Amino acid sequence: MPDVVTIGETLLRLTAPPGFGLEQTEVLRLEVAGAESNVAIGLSRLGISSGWISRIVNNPLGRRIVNKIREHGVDVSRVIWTSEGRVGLYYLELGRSPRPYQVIYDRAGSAFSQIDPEEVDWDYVRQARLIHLTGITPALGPNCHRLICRAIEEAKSGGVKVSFDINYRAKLWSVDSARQVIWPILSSIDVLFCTTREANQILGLEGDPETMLREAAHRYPNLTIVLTLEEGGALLWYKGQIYVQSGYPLEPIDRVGAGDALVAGFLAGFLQENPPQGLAYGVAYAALKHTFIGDIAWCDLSDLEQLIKNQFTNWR
Ligand code: KDG
Repeated sequence: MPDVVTIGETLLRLTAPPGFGLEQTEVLRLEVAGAESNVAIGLSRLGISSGWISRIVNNPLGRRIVNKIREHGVDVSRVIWTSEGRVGLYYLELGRSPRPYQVIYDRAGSAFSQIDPEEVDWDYVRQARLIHLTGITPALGPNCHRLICRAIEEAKSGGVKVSFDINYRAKLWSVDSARQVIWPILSSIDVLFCTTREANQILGLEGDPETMLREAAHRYPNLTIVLTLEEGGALLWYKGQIYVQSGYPLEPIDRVGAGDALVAGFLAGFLQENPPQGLAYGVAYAALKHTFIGDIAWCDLSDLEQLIKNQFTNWR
């Protein structure tokens, strides 16, 4: 049984080549992309066993998604296969300053959005050490909202830790709807990931990052909190102490998935009872992700350790 189980939707990502707009490009790269499967893949690549649960159409597109996730060693045995619905897509234009990233979703009516929580193998979930969920899932409709609530309930009943990344997506729901759903969740989770922007928009926190973190910790005293900074580093609140990890100088080519890499790196340290080490792993993994096209950072633990020790070999 895997140490970590993630539950969520994974899409096919259609990416215009770097430097091309979606209106302009004649080719699109086909990638597999989903916040929760990215975390499962990241963990597996770092040596932590992981499983991913989703509901997916049994057609060539669905099988492509599941096969790609399996390729990284993730257990996909609890995926729910169906003949109904469709595979969700999104189109991505990679930004380059001053041109922003652009996402166009085409995911309405996906098989995952129709999931019935009864279909999930909860025995499997209850045997994990931790489950990881994100705020994308409840944004996908009432079934997915019920799924998240049930997942937290099952985890609690099995003594499984719950980690939650706010992952606010303005194209999926309003700030008000997100607040209504996310606020009640915060009192029953163990680890929270949010960006400074989400801390402000969704949690209503203000001030510099340290002030925000202290206020969040005051509101939710039992939480371990990772607050990520726009410029790359992150702050950790763990058992009454603040830890800070600054970011690395970047030459980014694709930042999508960097937050998920940070989560995977952090959880790898957290599960070894060393959250400050997890913070260092997470920030390093997120930095390396920026250098790969696609949602995945094709790295392992030794790459992270080399970056942390500043020993990355320069081949030129
Ligand atoms: O974190 C990256 C993912 O958010 C992205 O690739 C797609 O999961 C996704 C979503 O639902 O937006």
